[in-house]
Amino acid sequence: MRFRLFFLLMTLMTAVMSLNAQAPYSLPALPYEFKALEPSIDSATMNIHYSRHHAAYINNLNQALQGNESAQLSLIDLLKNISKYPASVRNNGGGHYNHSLFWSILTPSRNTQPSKDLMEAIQLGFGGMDSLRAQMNKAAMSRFGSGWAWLYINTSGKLAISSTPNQDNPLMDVVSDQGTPILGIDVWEHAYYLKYQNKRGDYLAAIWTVINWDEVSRRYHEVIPKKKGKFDEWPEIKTFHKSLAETFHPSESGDLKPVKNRSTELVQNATALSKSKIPAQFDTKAIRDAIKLLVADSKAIDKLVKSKASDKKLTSALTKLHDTFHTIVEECSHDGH
Ligand code: MN3
Repeated sequence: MRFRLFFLLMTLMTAVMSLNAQAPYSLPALPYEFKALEPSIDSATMNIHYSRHHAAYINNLNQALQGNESAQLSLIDLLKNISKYPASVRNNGGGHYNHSLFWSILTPSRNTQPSKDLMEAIQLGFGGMDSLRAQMNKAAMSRFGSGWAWLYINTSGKLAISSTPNQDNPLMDVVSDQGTPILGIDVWEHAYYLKYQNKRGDYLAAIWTVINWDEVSRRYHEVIPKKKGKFDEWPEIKTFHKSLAETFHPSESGDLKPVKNRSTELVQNATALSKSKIPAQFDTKAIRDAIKLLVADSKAIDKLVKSKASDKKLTSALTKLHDTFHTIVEECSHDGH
């Protein structure tokens, strides 16, 4: 019995290993249904584009790499050295990478936004989101025949827009505008013809409603690290701010339940803040005094809650605490820099 199990395992492992050796690349799962991007991209187009076109690039890439040592390379490393490979690897390796990126930067949720840093870079590089869209669409419209429009991070770490023919992309050492793509728009006819026929412009207008800015931002920050916030070295002030925001803001519209439930937490977090190591650039007498007041204000609120004081008294005490907190934040902004 044990022997049989061992034999079965070995057979399975051999099968899996040979499968791997033959086919290093496989179709990534689509993170949504074919119809999820309608009406911007129709279900039939998504189905054929993903199940047939993308799958074909992968099959052809695996075939082109068969018996080739470089099949061990990551797809990105392969593309960065694509000048050493035949056209079949360039076309199908590019096709696999580009489509994997394309599915990931689309989403049915209509409310994703670029991260703060990415939005700043878009503002700086293009003058804003409208202008970014216009320049990307222009690159996509002026691509003759099949290809892609790219938003990418160039070798100087700046955002840039380009367009490449066929399945080329900015990672490849054969293109003139090199860098790391973070958003790519497929302008092959197979990406839009069923619904839009020859109207590439209509497809481009529609695609911006289904861009996944969370994913584009994630890709941006893989290259450009997030800028540090002012209080990143002072976690206790962030913790206090969170409990204050979640109790004070509801109170502004008359909801005192959060502060009544969490007054003990406010005292604990204010106390923790008073015992925390104040980052050197903020360590002034004014700030130390304000933190002491913050503890006193928090204790006063907790006392009011426990003695079931009137909502009016509680609201005014909470407003005072909020003011004290903002004194600290303002002091931190006028720290002489
Ligand atoms: Mn395509």
